[in-house]
Amino acid sequence: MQAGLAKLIGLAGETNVQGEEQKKLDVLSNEVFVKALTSSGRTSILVSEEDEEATFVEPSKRGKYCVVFDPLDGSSNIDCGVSIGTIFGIYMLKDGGEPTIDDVLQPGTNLVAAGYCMYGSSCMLVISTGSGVNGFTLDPSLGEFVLTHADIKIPTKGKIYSVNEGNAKNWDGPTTKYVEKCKFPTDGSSPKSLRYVGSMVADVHRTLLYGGIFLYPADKKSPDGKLRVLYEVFPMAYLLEQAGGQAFTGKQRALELIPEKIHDRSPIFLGSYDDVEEIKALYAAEQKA
Ligand code: P6P
Repeated sequence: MQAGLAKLIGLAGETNVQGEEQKKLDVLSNEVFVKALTSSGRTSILVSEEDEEATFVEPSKRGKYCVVFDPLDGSSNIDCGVSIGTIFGIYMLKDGGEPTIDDVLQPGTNLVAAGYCMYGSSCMLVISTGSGVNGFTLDPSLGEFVLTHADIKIPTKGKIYSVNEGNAKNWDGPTTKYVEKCKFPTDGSSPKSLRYVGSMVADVHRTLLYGGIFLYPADKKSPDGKLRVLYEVFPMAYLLEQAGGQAFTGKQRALELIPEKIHDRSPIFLGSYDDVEEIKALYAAEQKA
């Protein structure tokens, strides 16, 4: 929260007034999460957006959980004060044996919990353990997260679409058609509003609370899309389904993906149930054609 004051905005490799090597906030936050999770005694494998390889916790400190996380998603927005966040998903080890990489290459349907923490005008933790979604807001005077959004349910249809229109020339047919429908509806309804922060936690949080649809489609430049399956797509898809919405990859239900590598990417369309149904119908029609 005090990055600007604490001069933590500097790029990695610079030194601060004490001559300490300056670390980017995402590097620093990754170190904090890895240390906290490995010393908790609850985890055996960690997958972080910041680390090329998975972290296998030393045997004496192992527990039954595997945590996949992006420690500071949207960190390129830090310097301009835009909301950023931490996204996480939690699996159980598949069996009591020696932990292996297969323990984190599970479909999203096997998640036991997922959530995000958003660092913005307030600090919010939004989490589900499989029985609905609850939102907690940090009360700095207490140093505690207080339940402020009980049992969040996304509206079945929304008035907002959220996509980086700058990629429009590279989109496929169904995405192009869908965004066209958002802007020029032919059923007499009002056009949807475009809201795009460029920080997934901020865009998904608004979608969850207000309704609508968030899209990061595949395109000619990125045939698998940009967002990462394990620690961006799965946790957000899990939350949206728990809140009554849905998440789709352009081919299938997002949570049914089975990742082959820990940093796999996937296209994602998530949000209000009826809005996602519309884009699913366009992809289905393309399949039939
Ligand atoms: P683009 C941030 O870098 C991020 O990983 C997500 O938080 C966000 O949704 C997406 O990338 C934004 O990507 O290409 O629109 O800048």
